[in-house]
Amino acid sequence: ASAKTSRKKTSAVSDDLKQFEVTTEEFKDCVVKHLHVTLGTDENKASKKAWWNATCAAVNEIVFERVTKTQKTHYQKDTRAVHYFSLEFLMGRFLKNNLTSVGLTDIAKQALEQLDLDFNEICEEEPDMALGNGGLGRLAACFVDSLATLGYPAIGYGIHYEHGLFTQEIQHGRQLERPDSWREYGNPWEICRPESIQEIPLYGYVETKYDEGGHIHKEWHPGRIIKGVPWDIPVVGYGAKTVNILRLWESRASDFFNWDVFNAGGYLDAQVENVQAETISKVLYPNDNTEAGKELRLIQQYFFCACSIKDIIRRYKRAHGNDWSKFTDQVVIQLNDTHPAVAIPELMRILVDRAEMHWDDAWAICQNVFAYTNHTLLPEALEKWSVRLFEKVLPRHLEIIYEINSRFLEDVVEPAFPDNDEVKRKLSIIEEGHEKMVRMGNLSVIASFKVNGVAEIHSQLVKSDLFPEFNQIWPDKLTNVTNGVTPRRWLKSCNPALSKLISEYVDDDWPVHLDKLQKLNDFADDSKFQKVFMQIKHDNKVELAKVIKSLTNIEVDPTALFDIQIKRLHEYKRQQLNLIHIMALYRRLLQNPDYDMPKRVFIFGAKAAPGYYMAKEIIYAINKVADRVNNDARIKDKLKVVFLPNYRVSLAEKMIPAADVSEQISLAGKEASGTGNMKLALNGAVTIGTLDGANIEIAEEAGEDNVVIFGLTVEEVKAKKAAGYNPWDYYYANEELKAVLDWFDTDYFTPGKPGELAEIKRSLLDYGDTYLTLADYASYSDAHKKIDRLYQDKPTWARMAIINTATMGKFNSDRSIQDYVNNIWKLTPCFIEE
Ligand code: GPQ
Repeated sequence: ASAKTSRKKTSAVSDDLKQFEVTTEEFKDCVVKHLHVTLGTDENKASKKAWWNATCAAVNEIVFERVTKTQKTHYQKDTRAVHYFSLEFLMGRFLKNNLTSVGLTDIAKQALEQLDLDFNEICEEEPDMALGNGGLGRLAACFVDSLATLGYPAIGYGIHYEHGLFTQEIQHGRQLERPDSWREYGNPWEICRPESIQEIPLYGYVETKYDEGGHIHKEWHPGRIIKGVPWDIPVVGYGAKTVNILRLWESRASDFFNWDVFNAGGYLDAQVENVQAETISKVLYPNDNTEAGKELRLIQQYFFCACSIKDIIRRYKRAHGNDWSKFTDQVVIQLNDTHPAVAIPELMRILVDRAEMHWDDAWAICQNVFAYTNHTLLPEALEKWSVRLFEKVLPRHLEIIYEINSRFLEDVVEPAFPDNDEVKRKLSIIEEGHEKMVRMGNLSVIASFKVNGVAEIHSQLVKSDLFPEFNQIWPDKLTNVTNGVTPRRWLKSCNPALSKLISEYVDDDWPVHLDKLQKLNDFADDSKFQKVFMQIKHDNKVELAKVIKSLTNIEVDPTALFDIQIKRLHEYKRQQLNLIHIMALYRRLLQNPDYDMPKRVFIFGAKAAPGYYMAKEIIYAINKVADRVNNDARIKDKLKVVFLPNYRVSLAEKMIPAADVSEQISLAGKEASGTGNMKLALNGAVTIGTLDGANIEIAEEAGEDNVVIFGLTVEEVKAKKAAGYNPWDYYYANEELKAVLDWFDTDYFTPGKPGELAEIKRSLLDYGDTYLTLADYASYSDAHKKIDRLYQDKPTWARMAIINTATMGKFNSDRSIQDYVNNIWKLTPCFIEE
């Protein structure tokens, strides 16, 4: 029994989902076959994990064959490809997604049912592949999905971390981090490719040599060699025509290099070196939007960039030999933030030192290969490496960076800004000062042919505030590509009931033509459609209520308004604003038991970086407030607060379909784009949000009546800061705000421990309230009053929810990818034979 099949031939793009012709019977037999021959067990003693593995193996009969076909075709047609370099890929689970892509979800469901297994339970066996922190890593995952779906030759390059993002436990209200071991017992989706191993140098020194002609030549004598082992993860496009790969590098000790040590009797020393080598791909740094500045992190960055560049060159040479003239026709490298920026001096090193190319020719190649995406303006996230550290780890790369810099300052900056030392200081890749630093942002802008922000307002700010002089020098370099999310995972597979309804009312190709959702606008006032739409929302809330009960033991009423804030815990994202408002609602209910508001459930999901003190305090405060509120009989269950532990992709897939309200409340100018905002609106949640990031474009699409906007604008924030913001003014001016903040000093939420939450109050008053939480409080509170009124009017609310789903077509990541293709990558879709 085999799941291999054939289908009718159509176009490169999967505009229609032709199901692979497999019967339920065949699929079932195939799963059982794999239970026997792949898992070495049988129906009587198989664990659920074994059944999950066997089901994956059955799906892989289709997937792996498509991988091979895709690679063969790309090779034969010698296609131009994008190489997406990212330190993070937050892929989540694959089984449901890959079944959706091959069109076999229903077949698999039935097959498992016939085996007395529950499809959803089997899917729950899969650990999330959490090789990312948050938005940046998940964006990379959505992008590789869209690239495959649209039939573009593409490869994602990253690190095969042994431990992905930590799992979060909540104990006595506090976050504890536990290691994530996503592949401890093997992973059915990955293929090891030992034939493509690379060797990567590190440390050591540079020797300057002169040839007979007196030409200078640099030779790097590395102190260590690390082996990079590639693991390929198939990325199945919707319709499974193109199956691209994600190639993730695992570090190992190089046998070759350690041989000397070993022979010299240094057996134990050799083992220590092994451990050090294997440390490189051991663990993902858990910081989001902040820089770690650690040596191991720089080595991680270099390790995967160097492996990937060698891999690209090996593939190029197979087709073109030593003729470099076609290289920039075939290769474009997208840098996902500055994390992979060390790829720039690495490519220069290979071209100049190894291929013996003239500097100018090598630089011309680089400038046509690299493009850079900026994901933040937060100063603490802009990467800088100390020159001293750089020199120790990558001595030759530092020299190359200095050379790039001096040529840039002389040939580009001097003509544009004659004798302007201030501009030179600002644009230099090297920051002078007590400790000299390498600015990875400047390096990325200088070497790239395009630089993009991730939402309109963010890209404007990149031009006006972050890189204004670069924008003056190269007016066409800085551009925008608004983020998007894959509707396959974030609607079709996570919200099957709504998906079915949409297919009935729209067409069934909406997962690749998301603009078609517009048709739902025609039914926004149709009371029958409203009922069905809101019934689905209710059913999703019933399901989430079960999850909440099982994870936290808290009972919530599915008829209550579900208000959801899911994202990393960060002060700029302002979970503390949400919390303060919840406390105010609680206070209003205590003061007036008849206070008019619909029943409300506030749900949070958020991980804090392990070293981020204030973020952890906010998590603790949310949990302590939840304890008190949820167990106070006086407020008669009108208010519940839930903190769901271990927020991750697979939990998001359960939360998003159940949201009535989406909290997008960052201080204007701080959230580059946001992508959770798109997923929630797509599933019919109404946004309460600031005019920040993609919220602005969501409001434009949905219309101002269908989102609730509050708070200061970017301009107003700038003005307020310039005028000298004083949080105490807001404290004294607002009786409710003062009372709530003073609550933090008491033991009301921490019985017997007064002041345990006081650091939060201090951060908002004594430490200056960096993110203007208090300035936006009154406006936020009013916005919630508006939400309450709207929610109580059922038809009005249903209309808003429907219009939100109907108008989110723009935020399909296929559209983002098409923008990249048109304006940056210049790729052509490639048809893969059946
Ligand atoms: N983002 Cl710099 C991250 O998730 N991690 C980071 O380290 C940086 C940015 C996010 C950013 O905060 C969001 O606004 C974006 O939507 C997301 O990247 C994708 O662009």
